[in-house]
Amino acid sequence: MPADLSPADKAKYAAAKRAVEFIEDGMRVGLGTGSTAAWMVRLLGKRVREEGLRITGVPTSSRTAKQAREEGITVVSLDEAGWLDLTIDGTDEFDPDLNLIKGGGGAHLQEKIVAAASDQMIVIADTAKDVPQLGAFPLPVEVIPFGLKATKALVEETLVPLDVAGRKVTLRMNGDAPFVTDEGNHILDLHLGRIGNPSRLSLVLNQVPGVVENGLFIDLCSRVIIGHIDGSAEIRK
Ligand code: ABF
Repeated sequence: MPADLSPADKAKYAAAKRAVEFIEDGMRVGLGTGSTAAWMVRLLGKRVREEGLRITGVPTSSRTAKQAREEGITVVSLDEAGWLDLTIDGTDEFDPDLNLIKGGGGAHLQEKIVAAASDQMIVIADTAKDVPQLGAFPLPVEVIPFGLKATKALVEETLVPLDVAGRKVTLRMNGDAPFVTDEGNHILDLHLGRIGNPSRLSLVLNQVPGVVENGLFIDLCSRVIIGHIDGSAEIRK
């Protein structure tokens, strides 16, 4: 482990290092987005260069694709790979059922597609992501630009009868303009505080016209690797 890492980066590095040990020669691997996943891509690139590991990487965002290529990893599209053996990605929250809130980085649509097209998904995280119940982190919902105000109002209306602690919905901005995803869509952030029933919320949200996908990952994660600042890593299944 590099000596000059911050405590948070030491934990992320530890989780990423343990996760990369699951990657075997010949695998098709989904490569996640975010700072923890960036450590995984860096360590995977090291294995490719130093061990001659032969894998194909399917990035979950344009940012990850750029980093993977720079690390010397063979990058293909999900369509070229067809199906993946393993996806390794970060998260914003995980609960005791290994359900996740993802999308803080604005890439949850592609992340969810890649994770769903994988035999297994491993999440890498530090202890701050370990929560008893999802919702403290704002839930991202990707929406198309057409009729944005109407879609936002419909999402707000959908939340009224649901078991959540708060119901504030904001449009994610990038400076003075709405944030734009790799698909050219926008993101609503749902400040719910606590989500009583994540599965039900995910189903209900995706029924709203204009909603493309939400950042709840239900029954997709097969194990979480939690990194600690002492360099150790703990696996939750
Ligand atoms: C990504 O990882 C996003 O879904 C999520 O927001 C992010 C977490 O980033 P970090 O690892 O930097 O905390 O997959």
